[in-house]
Amino acid sequence: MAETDGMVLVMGVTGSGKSTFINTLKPDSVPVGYGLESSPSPPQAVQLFLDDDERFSVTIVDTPGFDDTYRSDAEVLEEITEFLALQYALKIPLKGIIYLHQIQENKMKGSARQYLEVFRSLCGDHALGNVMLVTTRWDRVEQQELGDALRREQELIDKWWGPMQKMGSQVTQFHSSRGEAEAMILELVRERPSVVLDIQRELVDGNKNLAETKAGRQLGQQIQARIADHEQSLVRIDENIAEAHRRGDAGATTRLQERKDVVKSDIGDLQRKKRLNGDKKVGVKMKEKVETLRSKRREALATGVTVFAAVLSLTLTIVKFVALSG
Ligand SMILES: Nc1nc2c(ncn2[C@@H]2O[C@H](COP(=O)(O)OP(=O)(O)OP(=O)(O)O)[C@@H](O)[C@H]2O)c(=O)[nH]1
Ligand SMILES: [Mg+2]
Repeated sequence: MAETDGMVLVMGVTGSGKSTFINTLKPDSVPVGYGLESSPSPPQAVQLFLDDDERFSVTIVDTPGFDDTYRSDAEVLEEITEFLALQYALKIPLKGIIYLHQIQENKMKGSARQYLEVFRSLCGDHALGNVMLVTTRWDRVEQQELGDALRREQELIDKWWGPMQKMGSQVTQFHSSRGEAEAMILELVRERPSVVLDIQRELVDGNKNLAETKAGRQLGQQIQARIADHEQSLVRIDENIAEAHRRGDAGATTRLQERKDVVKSDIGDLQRKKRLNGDKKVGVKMKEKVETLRSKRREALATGVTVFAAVLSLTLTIVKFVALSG
């Protein structure tokens, strides 16, 4: 069976609609966030069987998103790379990545831009043919907002997705139907050879620390640039405090001092965000976890997918979906 199992990862910032997308494959299989906060539920996986004899399957995996309320971006990147390192170590073929972006968002927020850049470093250009760039929430777009949404889509393509599209990524819309989700998955399974991402080679074959990988360095640099901006602000605030002091303006001095405390605390937050667990080798850790699990369980674990779900404590939902015939 393992030979014919494949995997598709669903990625995107928090709120982009990852859980909703997976949910359409099996109604109510994944908790979906409702408020402004990220959903605290762990990511889950759905294994779709594609033939009557249950010989061919593809497992769709939900991943944690950047800009999460509960975890820093560095922690989220660590978690995503655990998924990728494990899938590669278990030799489950990676068929593709479905990358979601919600179209109702007015501007490409900093976090979404940052995530997209890290995402590209994580994949490597050679893997972009296995990437589907998907805008979500089209079903929520009212008729009178359609023009604006289409303009936002075009801007997204012109500014961000175009270069990836040129390298083979497919751009499409998701209107929240099960048929669309299945068609995207089938397209990846049938039409694409499986792929190994740059970060998988770095972590598993190269035994690198996450901080040493291209994506890890990219994230570190992005956060460092934001810290540098904040430090510039501190210098300006200090100049203004000195000036206010000279004028004997106690009110302004207090206000500026309060502002300085906020900026300092933001720098602290960013430094925490940047901290990648330096000495942890994700590839090595995942290989060890697989060994521990295998030695603990007396009964053999059926497939790579079952081991994948067990190591990451994912809830695996099995869905029978017959798509291959003849
Ligand atoms: N109608 C509609 N609502 C959507 C769609 N995608 C997301 N939503 C809504 O947007 C909110 C967030 O969606 P989720 O699917 O939880 O987003 P997520 O990417 O899993 O977010 P995290 O788990 O926090 O990373 C929920 O309230 C969804 O109902 C969509 O395609 N159509
Ligand atoms: Mg989710």
